[in-house]
Amino acid sequence: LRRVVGDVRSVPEEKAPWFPRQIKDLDRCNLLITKFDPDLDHDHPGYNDSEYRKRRAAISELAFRYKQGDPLPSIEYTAEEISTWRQVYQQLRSVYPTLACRQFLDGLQQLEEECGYGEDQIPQLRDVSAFLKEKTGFQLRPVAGLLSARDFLASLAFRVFQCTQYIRHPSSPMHSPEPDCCHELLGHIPMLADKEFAQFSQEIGLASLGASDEEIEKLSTLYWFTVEFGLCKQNGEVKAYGAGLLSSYGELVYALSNEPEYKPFDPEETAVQPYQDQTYQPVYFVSESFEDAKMKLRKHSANIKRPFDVRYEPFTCSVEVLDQP
Ligand code: NLE
Ligand code: FE2
Repeated sequence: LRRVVGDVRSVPEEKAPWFPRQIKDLDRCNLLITKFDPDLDHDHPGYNDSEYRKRRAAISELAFRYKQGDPLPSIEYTAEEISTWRQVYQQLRSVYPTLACRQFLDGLQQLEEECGYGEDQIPQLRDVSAFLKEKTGFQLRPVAGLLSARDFLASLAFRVFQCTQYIRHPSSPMHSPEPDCCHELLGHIPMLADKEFAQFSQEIGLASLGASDEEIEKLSTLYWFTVEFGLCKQNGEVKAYGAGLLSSYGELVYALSNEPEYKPFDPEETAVQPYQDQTYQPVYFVSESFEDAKMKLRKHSANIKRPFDVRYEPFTCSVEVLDQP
C-alpha cells in the first residue's frame, strides 16, 4: 500500500536532497554553471567583446528577475543578432531534411506554419511557449545561462523547459559552447512539440527529483548523449535527434560523417561514458530507433533508487510524494 505524504517536510533532508513540489518552487531552481560564461571562459568566442558581454548580461538579468507565472520577457533583437539567427537558420535548414529525424522535421514544420519560425525573425519565447502548451503541455521559462543538471532536470518534471534568450557570438554561428536561443529554439523546441518526447522528458525529470548526486550525474550524462547528442536509425539511415547537434551546423555535419566513433546506445554504458563539452563529441550513441532510445531510458530511470516515489498531479501542477511500500 502506498501512502501520500501530505507534509512537505516529511521526507527528511538527510534522506533526499531538496526538490520542488510545486511549479512555483522552480523559482528556487536557478543554480547556474558558470564555466562557459563569456565573462570567465577565455575560450568563449565573446570573451574579448565587451559589447557582446554587456548585451548577454542585460538579457540574463531579465531571467534572474523572472518569477513563475510572470509573462515571458520579450526581447527586441538587434539587426546584428537577427543576422546571426538568419545565418544559423539558413545553414541548418538546408541540411535538416537529410540529417534530422522525422519527429524533429514534423515539429519544425508546425513551428514554421503556426508559430512564425523562419529566417527573418527570432521567435519570442512567449509565442513559442503558448504554441507548446497547446501541443504537449510544455511551457518555457527564461534562464540566465547554463543551469545545473539537478535544477534543469527538476523543471522537466513540471513540463517546464528552461530557455536562454541571448544569442551566440556573431563570429561563431556554427557552434556555441553554451546554450543560446538558437540552441533552444532550433535544437529543443521542435522535439518538445512531439507528444511522446514530451512525456519522456517529463519522466526523466520526475526520476531526478530527490535523487542522489551520483544518480543525477548519471542521469545528466544519459541526457547529454540522448536529448543533447543522440542519434537514431530511421529507415536504415542514421539521423540526429539530439538538440546540441540540431543547433550546431558544424557538429551536425561532423556527427553524421564517418569521422566520429559510434557506439550502440545502452543506458548502463552510456551513463558512465566520460563526456566533454568544449567542442565536438568524440563518440556518439546510436539507438536502433527513436522509440528504442525512449524505452531504454525510461526503463533505466524507473530503476533509480529513492526511498520514496513521486507522482505528478496535473490539476495543481504539483508533485505528490509517495512512500515506497
Ligand atoms: N553546441 C551547441 C550549439 O552550438 O548549438 C550548444 C550546446 C549546448 C549544450
Ligand atoms: Fe540543451
